[in-house]
Amino acid sequence: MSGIGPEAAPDYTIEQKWAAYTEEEHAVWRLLFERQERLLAGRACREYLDGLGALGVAANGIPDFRRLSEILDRTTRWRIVAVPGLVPDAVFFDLLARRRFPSTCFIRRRDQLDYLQEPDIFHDIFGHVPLLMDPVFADYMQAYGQGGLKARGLGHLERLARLYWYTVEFGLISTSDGLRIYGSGILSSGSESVYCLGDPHPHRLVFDLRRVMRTCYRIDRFQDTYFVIDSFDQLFEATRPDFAPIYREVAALPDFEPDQVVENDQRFSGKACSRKKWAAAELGPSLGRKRLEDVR
Ligand code: HBI
Ligand code: FE
Repeated sequence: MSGIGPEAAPDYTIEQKWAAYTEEEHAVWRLLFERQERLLAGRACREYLDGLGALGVAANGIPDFRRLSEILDRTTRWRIVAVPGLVPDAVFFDLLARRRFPSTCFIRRRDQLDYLQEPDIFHDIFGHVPLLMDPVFADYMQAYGQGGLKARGLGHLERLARLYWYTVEFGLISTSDGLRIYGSGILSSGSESVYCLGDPHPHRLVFDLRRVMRTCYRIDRFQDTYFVIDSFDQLFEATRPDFAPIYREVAALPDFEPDQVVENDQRFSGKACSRKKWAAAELGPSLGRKRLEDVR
């Protein structure tokens, strides 16, 4: 664990020190915000866009956690706490279980606009926090924290981490208007928010808890497979049962590679993207993150 300074409390929380952000840092936020706002109309799910609006997360600069926490607390009883970077799993889950969302404070540099290995404040706040305004998703995140502490005790953390990855970070949702994004890893990425809906390469499979728990993931490039839920209610219900017997069942079966699809898999067959604008040619053949961004 890097970057944990002496100022961190035992639960790893620090102060955001909002007044200390520089004009350049606010300018990077504005750049990222304006780009995503344009891309996410017609691509992000309604619940996310509503949350973003209600929180007043906007282009004018890096938001103050105190202001966001007040609105969140009133709406779904969540709060944001500042952390110095990735925190240990147990700390992370414990915060979620107490309806505290850990957000980093630093913002990426202008030359790293589209790709970072570690979360920054744009990913954490712009990507994650708006959905915490949705009552069902808010409960799902808390349940995830509680489940994380339990999974850790049972030695099945990896399987639960896959669930987080393929839902909270990279999930897609089917709506009457077509496929939409709710995963924060996508919402905070310019190029992946276009790729995940419109590119012919990735598989889009109907969400299945056991299938997700068996699927490895890559953190260093676009996803090969996305899982599609019907609603946050469905997600919450699917993850309500006791996972202990499911972990045992799944542990006895082989894992899936990120790009692997087998006969039993159910592909999502709905309309993938309602934006006519999309054309594979627009982005060229199988580009990496960096190059995709260059052409947007
Ligand atoms: N810490 N700040 C932060 N943000 C995360 O998303 C995070 C973390 N620590 C652990 C962790 N995620 C993961 O291991 C879990 O998603 C499984
Ligand atoms: Fe994240």
